[in-house]
Amino acid sequence: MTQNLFGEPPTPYAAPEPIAPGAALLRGFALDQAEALRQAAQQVIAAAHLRHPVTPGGRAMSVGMTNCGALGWTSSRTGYRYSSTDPLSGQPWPPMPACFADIAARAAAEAGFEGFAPDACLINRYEPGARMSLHQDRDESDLGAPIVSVSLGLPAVFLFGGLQRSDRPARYGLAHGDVAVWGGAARLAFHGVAPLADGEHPRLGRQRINLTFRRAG
Ligand code: MD6
Ligand code: FE
Repeated sequence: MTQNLFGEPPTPYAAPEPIAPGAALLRGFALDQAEALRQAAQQVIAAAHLRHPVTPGGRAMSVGMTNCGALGWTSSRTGYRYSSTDPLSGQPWPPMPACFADIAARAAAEAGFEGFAPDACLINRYEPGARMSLHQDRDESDLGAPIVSVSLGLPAVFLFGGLQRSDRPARYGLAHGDVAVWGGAARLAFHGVAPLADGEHPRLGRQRINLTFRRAG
């Protein structure tokens, strides 16, 4: 079994850990599927390459991104939107791998959101120093559905605030195989990721991959 930074084996999944009404961490929930998820993510990335989208403010994001599923999240000078095609290739996004849809539905149900059927998966790749500033996920047309977020590779510090940008965020470690589920009263909470600390993950090397599943259309 792989070891974490402290040389201890990862703890098997036990139960959802509520962090706010509507939000929970499922630590280790995806551990036994992590290798299949990693391989499927690599196949998506091979078909729809990672890119560093430019924000409406004009700056390239430090996180590399791509998508799979019927819809993909894109950003440009003109704003954020979901698109059925990859703007780099003009082609549809790669289909969502079965193991992706399966872990997303099972994690959502575990957190109390039955029947989650994502139509979009955003794949984020963080290298050391990459970060995501505080934001709300509000570009989806179905805000009644939760978001499911799966972490693979190097550990990150997840920042979870409130419904106002000015609410001071709490900090949670997200390790390889951890899943966060976000919905209900927490669906529009501000959140982000602190700059990724350098390290070497036994399976993924010097990176963190995050899979974020939504019902976008
Ligand atoms: C990340 N996650 O963990 C970025 N959004 O790399 C998100 O932006 C996110 O983890 C909504 C719900 C859960 C998340
Ligand atoms: Fe987000």
